[in-house]
Amino acid sequence: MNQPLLSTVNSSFEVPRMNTPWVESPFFEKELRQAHLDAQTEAMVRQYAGQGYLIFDPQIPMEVIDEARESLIPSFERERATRFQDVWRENKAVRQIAAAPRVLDVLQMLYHREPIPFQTLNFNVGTQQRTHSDSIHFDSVPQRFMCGVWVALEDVTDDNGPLHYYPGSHKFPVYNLVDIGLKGSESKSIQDMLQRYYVKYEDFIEAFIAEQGLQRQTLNMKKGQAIIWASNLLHGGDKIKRPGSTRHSQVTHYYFADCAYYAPMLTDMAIERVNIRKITNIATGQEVKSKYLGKEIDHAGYAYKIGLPTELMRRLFPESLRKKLKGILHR
Ligand SMILES: O=C(O)CCC(=O)C(=O)O
Repeated sequence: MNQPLLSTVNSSFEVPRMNTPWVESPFFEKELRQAHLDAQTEAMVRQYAGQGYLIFDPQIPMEVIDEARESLIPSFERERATRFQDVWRENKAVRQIAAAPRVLDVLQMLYHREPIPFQTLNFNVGTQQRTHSDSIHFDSVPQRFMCGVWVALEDVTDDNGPLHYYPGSHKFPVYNLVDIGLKGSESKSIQDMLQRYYVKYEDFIEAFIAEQGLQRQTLNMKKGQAIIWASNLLHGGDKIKRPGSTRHSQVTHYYFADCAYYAPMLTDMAIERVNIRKITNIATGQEVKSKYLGKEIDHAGYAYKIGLPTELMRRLFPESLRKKLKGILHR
């Protein structure tokens, strides 16, 4: 006879081993009681579990914060850019922020898994980005093993485009394109996807927030402070009220060990189009392969049905060639 998942005989049941972040587990309260944390750590974990974010001191030396900001200013000016992705590859200070020991320790505590910094974004001004959840950009199987850590590289006030977020919103379901009737895997390009789909997603989130009556909070921060947000926490960037003001910041995105990592906006599970992401652990410089229940996923096995936009796939690989390739890859 199958064992019941959970005994209901008394309240001292063993917590089932969930393959889900501890802080998002339905058994969180029980696990927390059994964890016997010191009062300060317990308060941090409880805050993150309940509200979906945690503001903390990442203990990054001020020289590193200043170096990250100052070293990027000439490039921002030269390229008239406001956003750099993945400059951790050439910029040591950006890499040090992404792999800061205190940040990794706090994430390990919140997720009970090794954190994997895999993407950095650096901004010199407020993004004014509409409210979204990062789960639409990066998700994992099992779900929710992803978070963002945003570090202020200068003081942030109401004037220079602070972050905003909706406390507790991470507890809602993870909404994907399919939930609003869109098929991500058919995008011809990133631009195509952003224009046709992303705006609809943002409109949906705006309507969702109004319908649910969610309360928005704006975050003023001191240089060097950080916030962690859970993958499904709704957040974005406020309007810049002081024209010309800078707002240097770095956001690092983290996955956690032993998951499959994929891009939901380019994925349609039901028709086997899954855009598995190749990720590099910024802390080690090593590639991290996706895993499903402990076994590595063979990226090559997905190449014929994911990654390239469908139209381009069709032109590059006619049906007959695709079948042949499929046969070879599956051997
Ligand atoms: O920095 C900001 O203003 C917003 C950043 C953001 O929303 C993100 O990186 O997901």
